[in-house]
Amino acid sequence: MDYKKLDKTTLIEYLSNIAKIKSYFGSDDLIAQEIGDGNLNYVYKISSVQNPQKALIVKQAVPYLRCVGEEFPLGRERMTYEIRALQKFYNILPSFIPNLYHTSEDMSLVVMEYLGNHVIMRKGLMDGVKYKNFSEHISTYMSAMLFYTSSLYLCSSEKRVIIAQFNSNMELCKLTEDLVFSFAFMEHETNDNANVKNNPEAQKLFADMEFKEKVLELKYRFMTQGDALLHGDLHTGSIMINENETYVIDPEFAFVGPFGFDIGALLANLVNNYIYHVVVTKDEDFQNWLLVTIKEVMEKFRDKFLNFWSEHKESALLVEGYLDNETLVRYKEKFVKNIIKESIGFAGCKMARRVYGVAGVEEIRGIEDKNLRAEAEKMALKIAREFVINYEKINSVDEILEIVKNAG
Ligand code: ADP
Ligand code: SR1
Ligand code: MG
Repeated sequence: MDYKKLDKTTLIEYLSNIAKIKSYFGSDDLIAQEIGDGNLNYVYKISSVQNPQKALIVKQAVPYLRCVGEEFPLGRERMTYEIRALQKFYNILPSFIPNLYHTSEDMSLVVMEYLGNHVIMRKGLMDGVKYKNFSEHISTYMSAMLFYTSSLYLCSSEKRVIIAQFNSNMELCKLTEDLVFSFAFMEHETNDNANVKNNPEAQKLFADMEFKEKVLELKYRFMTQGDALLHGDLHTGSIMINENETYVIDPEFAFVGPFGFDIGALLANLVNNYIYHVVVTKDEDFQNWLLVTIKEVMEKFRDKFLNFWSEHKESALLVEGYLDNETLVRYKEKFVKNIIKESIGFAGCKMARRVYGVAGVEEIRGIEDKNLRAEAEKMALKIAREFVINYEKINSVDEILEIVKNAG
């Protein structure tokens, strides 16, 4: 079928020809509602009129960037990578990924389970909801996805197949290279220029060559390091959650990149949320919960990753018997320590890009009071700078927490 952008009416017509969808809804009448709040695509909820709790999600990519409009062309092939990544991640850990009912690369479209009992995690965190299982869940997700798509588990040819499947996701990788590592740290038309103009903090950032040189180091890692299949945009807006379950959605930025990038994205977003609770709600109990959560996420990730590794002795990287046991244990410890260090550097870039770059986060860009927003921005930049400058020297999760706490 040739690509066609669907609307609320044509969507229902399209779905009526798909056997699996027909069997899900039976003979019910369907209604479509646009619910997308992301930057890139159209997301519809399709529900049964007779039985409204029966619902599915349809997500379709359009050949431009939705939040800007048709004047910003962006290949709809991004949905091909999202479909491939959803399938790959589902095969590794199905309980974290919505069920897929139908996919079409031609139509750049996916039909998936409606997560009606879950909320976007960013919103929940802003409302001060504590998710007690989150650190357990997300550390399992990150350690499994990274380990099982890396050369620490796969054999050489399997790893190269994954690279071939994902590393042509050129446009979205370029978007990250530009938006996360470059434009947000210089004068650029895509920035939040109403805030940049006459803002001494923005000028200070743009002139901070020590910071920018370190950012280049991290950008180079992003562009050249092919460690594992990444989600590529693992912020709290890509997580749907409730007390018992955690789902990861929206992997359209997936590619084979550095181990630390997804962990860094998550860390950055938890810290941004902490800043919101320092500056806006002043809820100390929730701030403490976030700090404990950050510590648990990082430490559990480390332990689980090492645990997976201990279960698999042969891989593209390691041949059994190559190292003696003592050397192997030391090698692995150092390896994972370096992943954590790298993730701190990426977290710094990710935090700083949200201050003046396009697509800010609600916790900071959404603060209406000008003075409070400036305070939050300053705090974010202070933490981000320390993360980026010192990431290779940070040796423990407690040091991360000290940097965060001391910035308030
Ligand atoms: P984009 O790629 O445009 O960022 P997302 O995949 O992030 O789109 O989806 C946009 C929004 O649609 C999400 O923030 C969420 O509110 C809603 N959404 C997406 N997938 C689901 C789902 N499976 N169940 C319920 N809501 C969803
Ligand atoms: C213009 S697209 C901006 C951002 O939205 C996505 O969620 C990614 O984070 C991207 O950088
Ligand atoms: Mg998206």
